[in-house]
Amino acid sequence: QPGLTRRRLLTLVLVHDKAQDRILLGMKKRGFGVGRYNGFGGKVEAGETIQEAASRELLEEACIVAKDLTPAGILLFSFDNDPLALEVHIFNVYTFEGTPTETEEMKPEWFKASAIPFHTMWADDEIWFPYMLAEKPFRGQIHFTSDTNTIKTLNVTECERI
Ligand code: 6OG
Repeated sequence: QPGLTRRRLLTLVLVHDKAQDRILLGMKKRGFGVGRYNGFGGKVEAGETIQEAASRELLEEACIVAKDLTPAGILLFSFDNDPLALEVHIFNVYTFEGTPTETEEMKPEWFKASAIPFHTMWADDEIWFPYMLAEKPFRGQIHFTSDTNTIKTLNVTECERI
């Protein structure tokens, strides 16, 4: 009964250092996705826009201030035996202030765009990172088994605009 599925809004920010062809990822130290590298993000709270949430989470988790925020894509994640789907709004940041600093949630680390550690990331990432890196807007739905390790169905495509 998909009509009864609830959705939670989440953000995910990828910070780029174009001059050195690097991307900032964080090793998640606690909570959902612990032990995996990911962008920075979290839940959109009541009273804030999705973009405000994206900037806030980046500051909270990596201690940097986004000077730009470009929508990259939207993904809807669902899981076996879970009525809650995650609608994740993904953004690119190309300019920021501050020095990426480890927090209780995340340990930031730069990776060359050609050496992204997909084997230590969510299984969906290698599907949509090429769109994100090429700045092609994308949308998709990804359904995982309940252990969150295996993708059962997946549909990610380039779209006209976010
Ligand atoms: P907190 O619940 O810790 O935020 N997230 C995912 N990221 C990827 N790449 N794949 C997934 O596949 C994800 N599910 C959630 C969204 C969780 C953070 O993790 C992201 C948020 O940035 C299922 O506040």
